[in-house]
This record gives sequence, structure tokens and C-alpha cells, in this order.
Amino acid sequence: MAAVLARGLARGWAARGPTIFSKIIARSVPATILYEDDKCLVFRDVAPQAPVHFLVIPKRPIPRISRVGPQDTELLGHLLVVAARTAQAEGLADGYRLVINDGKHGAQSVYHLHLHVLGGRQLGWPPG
Ligand code: IU
Repeated sequence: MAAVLARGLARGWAARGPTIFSKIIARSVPATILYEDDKCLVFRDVAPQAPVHFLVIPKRPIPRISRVGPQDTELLGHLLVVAARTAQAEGLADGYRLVINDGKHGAQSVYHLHLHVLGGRQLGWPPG
């Protein structure tokens, strides 16, 4: 029920403009923040799908990966480097998975670009 509500809330915000992730950046919605710099924020996923599950988001609200352009190249590289560094800091020495969900078929629910980092257990493949 809470997850359904959260998904609906996230979609509603997406339709009207800023998503809940903008509120997390602004600190008006709480999150467990692992790292922050001028370009990005890293926080634990509120509904973790693995023992370690955090999200890396740009502070600039790009809605989804399919909307990026050449002007985003440096930022996207930065997000990947921060994801890898944070995974190391979280002790994911045996590996982990990076996921970006895009749009309806990708099961994206929050339309503010984010990288999922999942680890701390053996993950299966292919994903559902
Ligand atoms: P998705 O790729 O858009 O489906 O992922 C959105 C994620 O954001 C999902 O894993 C949620 O659990 C997570 N999340 C969150 O961490 N905090 C929130 O307040 C909300 C969603 I709403």
C-alpha cells in the first residue's frame, strides 16, 4: 500500500514538474544521504531491493536517460564515478549492479534521472 502510494505520488509530481527527488535535494523530504557535491546527491533507496541499494541523482532534474544530450556527457560520467566510489565506500568489494530505468517499459516511476546501485547479495540475471 505504501509503495503504491509512493509510486502514485512520484508520478503526480512528475506530471506537474519537480519530482520528490527535487524535494530530497532541497531537504524538504528526508532521505539517508551518503554523498553530496555541487552536481549530484547520493541517498539510500527508501524501499531497498538488496542489502545495499542507493540512488545517484544529478541535482539538475533531467527527467530520464532517453532525454540526455551531448551537453550531459560530463555530468553522466561524474554520476558513474560517484556511483563506483560510493559502492567502494559501502564495502561492495564482490561487485554490484548499476541500473537506470527509462520510461514505461523500463518501469521508471520517478521522472528525475537516477542510477540505482544494488549489491550485498548475489544478484540474478536476466532481470524481470
Ligand atoms: P525507478 O527506477 O523510477 O522505478 O526508481 C525509483 C526509486 O526511487 C524506487 O526504487 C523507490 O524505492 C525510490 N524512492 C526513494 O528512494 N524515495 C522516495 O521518496 C521515493 C522513491 I517516492
